Amino acid sequence: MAAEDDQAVKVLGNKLSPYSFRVECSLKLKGVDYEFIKEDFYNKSERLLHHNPVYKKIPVLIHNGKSIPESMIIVEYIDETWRHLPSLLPQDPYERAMARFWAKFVDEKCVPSIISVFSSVGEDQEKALKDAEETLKTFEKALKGKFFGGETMGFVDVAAAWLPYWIGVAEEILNLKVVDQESLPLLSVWFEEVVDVEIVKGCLPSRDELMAHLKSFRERSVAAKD
Ligand SMILES: N[C@@H](CCC(=O)N[C@@H](CS)C(=O)NCC(=O)O)C(=O)O
Repeated sequence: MAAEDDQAVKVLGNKLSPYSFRVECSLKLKGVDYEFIKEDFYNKSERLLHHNPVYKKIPVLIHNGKSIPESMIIVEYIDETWRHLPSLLPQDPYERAMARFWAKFVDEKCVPSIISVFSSVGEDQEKALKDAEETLKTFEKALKGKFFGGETMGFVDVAAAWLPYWIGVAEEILNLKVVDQESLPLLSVWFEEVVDVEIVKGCLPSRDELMAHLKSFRERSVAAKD
C-alpha cells in the first residue's frame, strides 16, 4: 500500500464530505495537481485505515508517501508546502491566530448549530433555528470585505465555503430559511459570492447526490431522537 502511494499528491475523500471539500478547494486554489481517490463512507478501504489509523476518517492528504489527516491541518500543510500565492493564512501573527480562531468557530459552533436545526422537529427546531441565527450573526462579523480573507478567499473561506451549498439543500428539505438577507445581510452576500467562485463550484457534489445524502442523514437523526 505505502509503495503505490509514494508518488505526488493524493486525496482520500468523498465529494459529499465538507471536510474533503476543504482539501480539494485549497489544492485547486494553489494550483496543485492531485489524484482524488473516492472513499465509501460506510465501507472503509484498507488504504484509508492504513493512512488514517487513528481516526479512520476522510479526508487524508498523501504527499510523497506521507499521510496527513484532519481537514484544517491539511489546509495549513498545503499552505506551508506550496508557499506561492495565494497564501491562505495571513502573514501577520495576530491575523493568523484570528483566522485559526474563526475556522475553529466554524467547526465548533456553526456546524453543530446547523446540524441541530437539521436533526430536530417542532419546538426544538424553532429553538435550534434561533441559536443557529445567533451563531451565524457572530460569524458574519468576521467578514473582511468580500471574503473572510479580504478581497480573495483565505483560510476561513476554505473552512466555510461549503456551507452555502449544504445549507441551501437543507433549507429545501426542511422547507424553511436558515440564512436570509434580512437577518444576516453580510453573510447572505458572502453565500452568493463564494458559491460563484469557479474553484468552489468545481469541488461541490451534484445537488441530487447531496439531496439524497442529507435526506437520509435527516431521517436517521430524527429517528434516533424518537
Ligand atoms: N475533524 C475531521 C472530521 C472528518 C470527518 O468527520 N469525516 C467524515 C466524513 S464527512 C468521516 O470520515 N466519517 C466516517 C466516520 O465517522 O467513521 C476533519 O476535519 O477532517
